[in-house]
Amino acid sequence: MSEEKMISLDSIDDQLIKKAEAEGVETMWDRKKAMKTPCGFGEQGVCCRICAMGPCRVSPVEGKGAQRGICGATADTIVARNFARMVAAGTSAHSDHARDIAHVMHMASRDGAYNIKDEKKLLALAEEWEVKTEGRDIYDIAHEVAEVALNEFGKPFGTLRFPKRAPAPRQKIWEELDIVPRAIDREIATVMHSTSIGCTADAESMLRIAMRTSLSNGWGGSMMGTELSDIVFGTPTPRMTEANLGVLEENQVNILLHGHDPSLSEAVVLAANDPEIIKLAEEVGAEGINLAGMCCTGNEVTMRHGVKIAGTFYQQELAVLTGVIEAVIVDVQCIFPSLTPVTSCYHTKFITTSPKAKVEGATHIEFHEVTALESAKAIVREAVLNYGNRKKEKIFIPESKTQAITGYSVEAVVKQLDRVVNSHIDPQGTVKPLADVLKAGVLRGAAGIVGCNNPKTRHEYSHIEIMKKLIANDVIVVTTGCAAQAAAKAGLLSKDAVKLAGKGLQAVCELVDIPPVIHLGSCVDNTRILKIVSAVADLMGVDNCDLPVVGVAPEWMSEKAVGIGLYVVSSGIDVFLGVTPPVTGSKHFTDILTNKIEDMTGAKFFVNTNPHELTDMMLARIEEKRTKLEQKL
Ligand code: NFS
Ligand code: SF4
Repeated sequence: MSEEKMISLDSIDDQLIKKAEAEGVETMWDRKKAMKTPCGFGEQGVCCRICAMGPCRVSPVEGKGAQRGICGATADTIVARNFARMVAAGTSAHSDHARDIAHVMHMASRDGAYNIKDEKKLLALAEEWEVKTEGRDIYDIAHEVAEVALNEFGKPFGTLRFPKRAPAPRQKIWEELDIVPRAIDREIATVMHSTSIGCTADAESMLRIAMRTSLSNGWGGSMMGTELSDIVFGTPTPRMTEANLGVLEENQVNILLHGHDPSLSEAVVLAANDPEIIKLAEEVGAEGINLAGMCCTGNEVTMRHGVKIAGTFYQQELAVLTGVIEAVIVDVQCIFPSLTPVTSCYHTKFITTSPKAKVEGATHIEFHEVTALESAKAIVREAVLNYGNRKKEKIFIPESKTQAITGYSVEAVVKQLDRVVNSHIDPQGTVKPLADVLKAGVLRGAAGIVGCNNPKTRHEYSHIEIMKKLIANDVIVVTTGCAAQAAAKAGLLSKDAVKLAGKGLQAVCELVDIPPVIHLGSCVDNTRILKIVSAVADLMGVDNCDLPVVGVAPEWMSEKAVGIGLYVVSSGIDVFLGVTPPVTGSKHFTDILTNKIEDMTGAKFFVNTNPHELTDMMLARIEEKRTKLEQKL
């Protein structure tokens, strides 16, 4: 097979797909083929099924075919409404995740399954939110902070608290645009209301509503997800791990942890280390219990425990094809319903745990946070007891696995930067060294490469090509989500990769002792990027949009990615997309996203499905921003 024809950059995937064919297992690539050509109306965003007078498909071409839906909605209105609904759905997913963590923090106790692991971070947040700390028990403080957090979802008056963390000029822009987010649930409801039949029919106004909703994610729900997870589960520190399906163990019970919410995965980590469960594993003849993570849950547990990474989003079916996974344990988001038929071809149990994401044909064992450890033990026990049921003739573990360093929280990044601070001149504990090398041009810029996989692209090819080209051009890369796992698999999260970097970035990596591509966590942890960028902007006395910084989603697929992309642009950072969003049916709306929005936020969207051209566009934009920044400083 020629290289370009391979479905993935990773050759083991093609081996596993052959195995699937031989064993008669249907995978996403078979279904993609059966889909044939995608619907052109849907692809361009001009299909509306918001009311029952429709569905209406209007023509994406001006002056040709139906120009308006039955109610009179134009292509501009329909495209803008569909886009806004994607943003609202993405915001709801990240924010509902945060709400669950807030509830977990509210039930944390000294002797329970959930404790307070980072008291310093809790106290700092309590101070920021004006929660009294003096003379109080840390758990009382935690419970009150959790209550304040929960009120951010539905408070009737005022605006969210976290946007005040943004640089002052950015906050002013939001005020002027009237997009300072109010309560998180309210912003999501407003999009649903304004997009319903007979409401907003003005593309730019629709976009502003969507921008405010996206900000309630980036500077609301997602940021809360990160902060509260760090407080309850611990702020990540750098640690070594391994990535790819080669981390599966032939002689151990393999559990694939897949989904998003760390309150389940943290409890599973505890349960898998419980003496009673380890004893049970020995009794069934296994040498131990091997946890392997996938998608954002994989990022959460590798950041905090060094749990190995099985792979990215698109490898979820392939992992099962190895024949050695006793259970796939999932909670919410990015879980293929096809795991039911795929696991049924092997001995693997597909265990759903959340009432928010039950899947037909899966074994549902509900996870209860109140009895977290017992609940997790019941789930892990199912996996252990399944060890003896493997079908020996179906086993194939690919050899491939790669060393990686994960776990760079903002605090960990700052700690690394402290290595080069001369404490007689500068205070420790800031991002000043990063600001200095950016200003001096030792680093030309920084890029956040994030997001999913998508069978519209060759898996991981765009992620890795873009990362390699950027680091070779002295652009430091931070990464989250499935992009981070692709980087781990390709060896870019290791110090060995420093040799692929340009001279400037090499020098920085050696002095600060970091890899050239830095793992910042899960997708809610994109807020760690917002924090670093804002801190650098504050230090330089400029706004985010003045910095040579870009956001990139080379292979995105989820509504969550749309929500992220919009809050990143609204925060003043350009976003480069490698998959075209469904907006091209409206020239007007496409023009707003790729041009006019810059007049509002100082940043815009760029789209190109060719990763090399996309990277050239980033490098050009970075240099353009550098020239303007020099004049400003
Ligand atoms: Ni992000 Fe998590 Fe991966 Fe995409 Fe899905 S895991 S929240 S959406 S596929 S990066
Ligand atoms: Fe058609 Fe308008 Fe109803 Fe949409 S809202 S389905 S465009 S009539």
